[in-house]
Amino acid sequence: CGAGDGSAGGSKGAAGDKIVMGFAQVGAESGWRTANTKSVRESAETAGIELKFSDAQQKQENQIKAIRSYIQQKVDVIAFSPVVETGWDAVLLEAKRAKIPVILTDRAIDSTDTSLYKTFLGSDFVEEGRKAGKWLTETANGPVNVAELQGTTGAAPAIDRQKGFKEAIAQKPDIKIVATQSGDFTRAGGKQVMEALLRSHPNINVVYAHNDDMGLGAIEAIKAAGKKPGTDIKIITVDAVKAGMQALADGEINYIVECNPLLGDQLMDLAKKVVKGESVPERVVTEETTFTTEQAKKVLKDRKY
Ligand code: GYE
Repeated sequence: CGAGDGSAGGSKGAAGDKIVMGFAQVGAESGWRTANTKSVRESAETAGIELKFSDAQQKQENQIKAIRSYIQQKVDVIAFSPVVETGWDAVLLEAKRAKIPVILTDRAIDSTDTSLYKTFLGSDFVEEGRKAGKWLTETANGPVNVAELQGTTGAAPAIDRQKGFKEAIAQKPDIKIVATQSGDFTRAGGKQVMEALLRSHPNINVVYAHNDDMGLGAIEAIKAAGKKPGTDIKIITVDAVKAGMQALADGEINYIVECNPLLGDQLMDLAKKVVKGESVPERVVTEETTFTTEQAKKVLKDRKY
């Protein structure tokens, strides 16, 4: 550090000094998360940013500990994907007092104090839920009994994907959500929840899973119960990771709403800017699409994650 212009990290980058980023990841719960971690690691390398990485195993307390340790280590910037929406004000205030900028990536927090972070980079989860619900309203004929496999309780994508879906199906009294349960965004969770729901609600004919992994777990449970996934029970998921797209191409999933995990390059660009003290948009939304079986067949071989 040479210049000493007084602003936090002001001479970083310019003096050829490496920016140090502390990244507090949610965990390794899904194919999406694995792709996201890989993207962040690779982009940091390419951008010449030194990455300190921690995996919170889907526990908020672990993430808070990781953030505190990054503050202690005086990193230049902290990026994290909050496992749940609430309960961050105290630790983020500590970061703010230490003059370490924070970037939210992938998931948002629910706080009235927007000065606690510089920007939020990630998907519009409500819109994803709407797309899932819209497809169902357009394709359903006859009464629909939906089992909703929710993501991690209290997580932004779980809250918002439910919200958007409900909004989209609201005008269709024929479509009912008969059961909602969290499978914690994992394949094992999706399987377990689906096994129980098939017993308690034998009339389920649609599964709306908040991610591919839970949908893939549900497929196992549906097969074990002697039913045909994609036919007897239609399945809608979110993410569009390779395994999900394969199941869609095979007709075991019927529709996938894409959620892009490749956020690394945009994150590193934003990090460089906030470290330099440049202004950044407070919200950066990822662009994404949707896939039917026919579309999945076409793009499957080119999927990057
Ligand atoms: O959809 C799911 C992952 O926060 C968008 O988390 C992410 C979600 C993603 O576990 O697969």
